[in-house]
Amino acid sequence: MEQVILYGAPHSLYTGKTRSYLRKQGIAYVERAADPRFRAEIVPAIGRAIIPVVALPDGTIVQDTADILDHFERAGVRVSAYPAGPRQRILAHIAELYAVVVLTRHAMHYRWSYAGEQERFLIYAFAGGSGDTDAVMARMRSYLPMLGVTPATIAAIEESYLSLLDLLEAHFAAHPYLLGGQPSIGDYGLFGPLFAHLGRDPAPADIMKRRAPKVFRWVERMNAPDPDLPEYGDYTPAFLPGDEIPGTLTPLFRHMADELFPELTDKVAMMCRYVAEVDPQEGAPVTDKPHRRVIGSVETAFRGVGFDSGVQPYIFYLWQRITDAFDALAAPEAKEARDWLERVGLAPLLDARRPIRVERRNHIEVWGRRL
Ligand SMILES: N[C@@H](CCC(=O)N[C@@H](CS)C(=O)NCC(=O)O)C(=O)O
Repeated sequence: MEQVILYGAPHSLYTGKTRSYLRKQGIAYVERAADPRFRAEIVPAIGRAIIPVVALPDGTIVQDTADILDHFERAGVRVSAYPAGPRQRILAHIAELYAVVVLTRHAMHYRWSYAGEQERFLIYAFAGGSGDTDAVMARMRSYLPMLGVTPATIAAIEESYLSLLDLLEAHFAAHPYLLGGQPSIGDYGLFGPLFAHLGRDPAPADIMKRRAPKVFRWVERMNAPDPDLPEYGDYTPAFLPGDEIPGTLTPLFRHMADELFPELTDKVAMMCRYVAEVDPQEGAPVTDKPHRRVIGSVETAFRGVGFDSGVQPYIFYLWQRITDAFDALAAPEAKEARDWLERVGLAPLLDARRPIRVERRNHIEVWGRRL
């Protein structure tokens, strides 16, 4: 029988997220590096060399981890990664956004700023991929400034990583996953950076193991095909009942709020200017070339330190998943979710006036309707 093929790499952030999901759902798959079929069929179909890509037995190709997970969710899975509880569902979406907006910065910093200390590990990893090892490594490094890794921000990134580890450590003392006894899309989102780079590259993984062993165990747990809860006694392998939000998530999501803003509001302001100036047409690709992810940059700050951040329409796509989920709630549930977000400083996610929707078609982001 033909199987699902996961085109990816052991050290790839987004492959880790997809692999974990496939394992947890018991979906049979084989993982391949970029092979001749990837280059001859997949790259031309997608228009760019990017991983992960899932190729289904019927020939369907799915790219982008959010779409890959949703594809399997729609087809029907063992345990949905979308909590039914409205507050839990919104928080899961927020963690997914935070992982991309903020934690790719940490992941890339700890991989490349410490490249000299983990050279053998990185060269071995990148030599196993496609293309010229040095060229691919150089391209990855070239993303650092756009992601906000600069000499000025490095101290803030490291403080942030340590705080995040402490907050997660406190949470995992009582709960195996973010929202109880099974992973949500929030866990899968966070797992990308916290596994492939921060939980695996020697320099940051060493910090994680020494400072936050329970976080390291969560990384192992996310890689396991079963719920993997031996240290939690008879903890039920399901989301917490009654849409409960554990108290340990309050400081964790406040931390996310402090780091998502003002960056997101600055990006909305840039997007408003861009839309007024460029007048994007609905359905048009967001950039001229599929591999180009940013439409420009904006001056913003991370933990009070200024930097120029690349503006990726993709984050608006993830952000919109939060507001779409919120808009689908009935009034009493929406009020409960909003009250919780207000307490931790995340209500601006609901209230910021984004100028346009971003959708995904044919494996890339395209402009949606004006808002
Ligand atoms: N939004 C995409 C991001 C995927 C992504 O950034 N993949 C990285 C590897 S982890 C990649 O292929 N980068 C190639 C490049 O940017 O040149 C997803 O969720 O699948």
